[in-house]
Amino acid sequence: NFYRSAVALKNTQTLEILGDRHPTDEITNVTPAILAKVPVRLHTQTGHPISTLRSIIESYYPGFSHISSFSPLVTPFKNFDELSFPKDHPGRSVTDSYYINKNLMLRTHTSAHEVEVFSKGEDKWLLTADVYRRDEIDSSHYPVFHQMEGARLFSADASGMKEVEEDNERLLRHLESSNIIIEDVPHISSSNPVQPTHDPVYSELVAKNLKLSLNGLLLRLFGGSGSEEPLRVRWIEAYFPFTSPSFEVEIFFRGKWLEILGCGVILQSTLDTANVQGRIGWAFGLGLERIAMILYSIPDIRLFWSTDERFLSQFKAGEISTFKSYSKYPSCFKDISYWHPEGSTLHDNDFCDLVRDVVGDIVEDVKLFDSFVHPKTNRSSSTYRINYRSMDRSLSNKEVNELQGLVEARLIEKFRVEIR
Ligand code: FA5
Ligand code: MG
Repeated sequence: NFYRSAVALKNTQTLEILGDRHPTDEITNVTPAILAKVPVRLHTQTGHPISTLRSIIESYYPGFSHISSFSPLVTPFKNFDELSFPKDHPGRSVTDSYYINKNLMLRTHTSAHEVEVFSKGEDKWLLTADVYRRDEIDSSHYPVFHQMEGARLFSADASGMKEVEEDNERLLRHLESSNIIIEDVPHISSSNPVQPTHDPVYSELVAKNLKLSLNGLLLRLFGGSGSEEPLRVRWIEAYFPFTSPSFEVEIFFRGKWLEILGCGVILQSTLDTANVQGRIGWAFGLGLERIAMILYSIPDIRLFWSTDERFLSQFKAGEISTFKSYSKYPSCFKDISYWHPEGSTLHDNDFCDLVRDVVGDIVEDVKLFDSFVHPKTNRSSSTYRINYRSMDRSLSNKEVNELQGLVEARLIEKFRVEIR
């Protein structure tokens, strides 16, 4: 029974994932709810919005290889070290990432495969995959989502730069005549520097190519909506351990700026590790759900996992259509307050993961409502408000109370908290 599946996978000796058995250890923190998503691979399901979005992006980049076959199980070395993440980077911690054991984790981003792909000699490629992160619970965050990594390398010499300049001319002409407003930042600045081994002129040209090609992609994706409103794109300086200069892109949607991708000029040491010489290039990582939510007007990220015909039947392969929400069922709020165990504090992500594991997709969001430290005993207390709402049926109060009871029981069993 799903609700009763053991969350304490730590106590299991081995886990079977995609047909192989893996030992667990004291840092194991994957849950059954997460492992159940691993074989699904939405980006390969013809007709699913994630898969259609993937093919539209692939068609915008002719001549690029398409990759989607790599296992989501990677070593922390591959996910982090190979990409120059510092040893103390927060992403490495068990509160942020899912570990099978010390030496094996679920990839947190598609960049984890950069070195592997460049090593094969690929210099124009797109890689689509499911990625996993421990995170908060709300309508735009889900612990499993999909990214598309894109990269392009040029010869780091006059002939390579001529190729970049010609491509930049072509892209500029295309963008000039379009209904798009772009807020830009400098390609290079003191806070977003050129790499010491790069010729600044080359780095600028490559960064410009990256921006122009992504602006063109966004125009292809969002420009044809037939509305009079121009598309608003905002470029922001960013930081990633494996690119410099680095950028993030936001687009304006329903009154809000939404971050949809990160990108930059590839760190030369990444290419060195892949044994690639005499090349310079860019890479980006797109959040496919975020883009699809805007394109299809899908209001809640959980819907991508729905197997309800009222969801799936609305989409056709290769076509962007506007999702019509079937009626919203009522939500049911339940609060839960507890004292943290003495001497330790439960992380928000531990709480959210536990809720997701016990109740599945019936949780719409979780908010930390209140927290305080008792002045005399020094113990800390947290109150969370859980919003229960199914996307395809009405929940009875009895059912929600039972679920809430299971959450409490699991909290006590797993973290030794004291319910208030
Ligand atoms: C990265 O993951 C980098 N690997 C991107 C990159 C690639 C940079 C290549 C440079 C070169 P970031 O953590 O910002 O960056 O995630 C990229 C995108 O994934 C975000 O912009 C967002 O659109 C999406 N995303 C991130 N977290 C979530 C989440 N919990 N749910 C849904 N989408 C998410
Ligand atoms: Mg980001």
